[in-house]
Amino acid sequence: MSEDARSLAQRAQGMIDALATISADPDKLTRLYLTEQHRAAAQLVGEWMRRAGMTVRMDAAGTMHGVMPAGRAGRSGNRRLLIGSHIDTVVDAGRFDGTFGVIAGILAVEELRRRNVALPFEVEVLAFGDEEGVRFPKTLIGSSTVSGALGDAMLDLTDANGVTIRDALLAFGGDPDALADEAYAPGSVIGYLEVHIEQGPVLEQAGEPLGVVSAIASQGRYRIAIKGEAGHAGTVPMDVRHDALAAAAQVILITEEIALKHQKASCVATVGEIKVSPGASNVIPGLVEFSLDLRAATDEARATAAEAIRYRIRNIGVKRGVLVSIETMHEKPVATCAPHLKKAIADAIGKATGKKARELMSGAGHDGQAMIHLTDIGMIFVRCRAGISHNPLEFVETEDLGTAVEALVGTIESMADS
Ligand code: HGY
Ligand code: MN
Ligand code: MN
Ligand code: MN
Repeated sequence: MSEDARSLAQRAQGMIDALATISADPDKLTRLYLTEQHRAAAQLVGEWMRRAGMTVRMDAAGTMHGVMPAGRAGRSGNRRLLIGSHIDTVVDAGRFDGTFGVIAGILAVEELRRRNVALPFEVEVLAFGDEEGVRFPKTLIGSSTVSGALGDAMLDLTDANGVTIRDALLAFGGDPDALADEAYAPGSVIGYLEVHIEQGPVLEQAGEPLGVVSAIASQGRYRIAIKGEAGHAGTVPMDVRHDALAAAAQVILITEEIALKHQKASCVATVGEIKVSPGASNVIPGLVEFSLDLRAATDEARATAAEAIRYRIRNIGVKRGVLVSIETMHEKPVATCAPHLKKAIADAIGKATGKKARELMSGAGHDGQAMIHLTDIGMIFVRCRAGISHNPLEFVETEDLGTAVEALVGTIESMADS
């Protein structure tokens, strides 16, 4: 590994560790959108961007932007290359998911300056405040704002404490009425690159530090509510109950059964959140609300699995005499990475690692799913230990961090020549 890559690796590790100290909880890493922790992390990222010589601003959605101006005239005029990822986390998160993509962008700008590379386009690094969609039942808010894909009627969505996105934005210093103005014009951007940990085992099993992403899986998030009849746990005979939680348990097992059936299309189904009411040990649950995260390698496979689940849920509702509703909270089709960006990334990975770059699909969602509404997207994956992510055991070798930044720098330089 070159001295440059080693120093990049150490710097990246230090920045990852510094961000990891900013959490709502002293014992685990949790940093949600529009919280004090989001603000502190955005400010720290803003300082790094300034240190890299970028002009810095926070937009109406709470995204931190750092801009390095073009170094020379060129065909791209005053268009810009966007590089980004997210600085929010899931609950009890790992420290690399999202943050490394922002840090890699900042270090790549520093490295390009250090090497006096004059680019014919601006480079803008974006630190999105909401990719995970943990606090509110909406995801990709930052990248959807920049790409003009936000849609409406999301400002009244509320978090677990009943705070709306609108009020949270105002309290944070954002501007809910200015979100639409933040959208970039499609012609003003030459592409979006994101460096992200793989969050899967493929690269590690192949013994490769980096990979080029082919596409981001088709993804849907649903909210299922089952309304039964609360009753006395001691007096209502089993055969006349309308137990909402027993019905929910059957539904959850059916989502697992259907996803297994569509496993060949990499179909996965996850129920990560559930709320039982009234929530007492001696009361038959009357209402259960839970999340369903459903993904597949193709839109068709996800739609088929979703239809099969809906059909089976309706039957359970009739059989058990409970009311079932399914609300679609978020759906994103497969986001395909642009061939010319895949090639630039693959060439840069080849130079940085001396190996032919492996192409792989992303089962995890990323900001590129929103940015594809604006421009071509490309992603560099970095291997992570046993593919573990959304878990404090998430781990990336420091050396791989430096190699990933090297590959990002190489990708940007090759885009300057194209
Ligand atoms: O859910 C995802 O795949 C991403 O981590 N938000
Ligand atoms: Mn992520
Ligand atoms: Mn994540
Ligand atoms: Mn992402």
